[in-house]
Order: sequence, then structure tokens, then C-alpha cells
Amino acid sequence: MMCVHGVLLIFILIFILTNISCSQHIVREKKKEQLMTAILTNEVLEETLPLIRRYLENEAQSSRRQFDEIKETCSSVQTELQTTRRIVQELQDLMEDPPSCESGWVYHYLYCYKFIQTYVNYQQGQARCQSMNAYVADVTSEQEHGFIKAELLKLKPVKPNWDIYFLGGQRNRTINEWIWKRTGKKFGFTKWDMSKGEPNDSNKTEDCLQTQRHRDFLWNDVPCSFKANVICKKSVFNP
Ligand SMILES: [Ca+2]
Repeated sequence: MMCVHGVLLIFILIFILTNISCSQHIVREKKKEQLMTAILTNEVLEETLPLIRRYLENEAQSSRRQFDEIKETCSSVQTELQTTRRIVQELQDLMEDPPSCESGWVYHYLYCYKFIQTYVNYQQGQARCQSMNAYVADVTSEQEHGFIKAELLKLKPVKPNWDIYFLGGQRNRTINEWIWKRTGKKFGFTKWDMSKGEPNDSNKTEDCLQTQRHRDFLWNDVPCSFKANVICKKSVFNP
């Protein structure tokens, strides 16, 4: 009798457990179905639409920003193009009617040079150049040095064997460098008379620069109080 009861109890338990498992499965399936239905309902769409709208608005804003940036770039390119066109036109005009130097000045690569054969100290030489809207010449290339040398050779020396000219360079003792007075730039190109040990800064007083015929127009540092001829230079556009 006890055995029959035991078997019956086991059957009841299996029945209950099977029912519970089935119920859970049914609940899961039902939830899935509800979810699928919910996705397709207006309710979900209403909730999702603002998000979609916000997303699209952000995208539109970003596109508008990019468009504005492109527009700005185009405008800047257009301005540059106009400037370039104007410069090209001005250059064409310049080619047709090139500027020239005043009488007494020698033209060379957009600059005018005047070789003044009057013995003066550097300060006086500088004042002479300034009075003509020019400055004491800087020499920044081998080619410019060659031009100056060729022009000086055309001139008759004021004093035989002592034909010297101030150039516009000065020693800056604070930074121990040679500087072109006009631009404030350090010397790049130089033509020092190295065979004589120049610049030798004799007696620590040689702060000015000269080019000298008797040294094949190589450079020498001299006291600014020394007297020499002077070379003035100015832009051809600055008569
Ligand atoms: Ca010297």
C-alpha cells in the first residue's frame, strides 16, 4: 500500500514540475510576441520618432556647418585669386613700362645705386644717402658684389691706391655679429679680405665696413670715423 502511494506521489510531482516548465516557456513566448507587437505599434513609433528627429537634426546641423566651412574656404580662395590676378596685371604693366633710376644712379635688379666720391666718415655718408631717400648699400650676394666691383672699376679713383667705399654694415658688439643697418639682418653673404685676417677689429675700434680697390674690393672692418667714399642704394620703387 505504501509503495502504491509512493509511486503516485512521484507521478504527481513529475506532473507539477512539467506544468511549471511549460508555463515558463509559454510566458517567455508571450513576452516575445508582445515585444514584436509593441515594436510595430504607434506607441513605440511615437517614442522613437523624437529620437529619430533629433538624430536627423544633428546630422543636418553638422552638414550645414560643413557647408558654411566650404563656403568660407571658397570665398577665401576667390579673394586670393583676385589678389593674384591683380598682382599679375601689375607685373604685366611693370614689364611694359619698367621703372628706371634717376639720372646719376645706376640700375641693377630693381635697385638704384649711387657711388659718391667724397671722403666722409660713416655718419656723414649715411646722412648723404638719407638725404636722397636712400641708405648706405648692403651687399647680400656674390652677384651684387660683382656688379658693385664692375661699377667701381669704371670710376676714376679720387686718390690713387686709396679708393675705398663705405658699405652699410656695422658690428654689433652686444651680440658680436655684423648687421646690415637697413634691415637689421645678420650678414649672410660676406667678402672679407681673409688673406689680411679681416675682420681684425684693430684696437677693438673697427665697427664699420669698407670695400677697397687696393684689396680687389674685398671687405675690411675700419673705425666709423675713418673717411671714405660712400655707396648709396635704394629701391627703384622708392625714387
Ligand atoms: Ca680691419
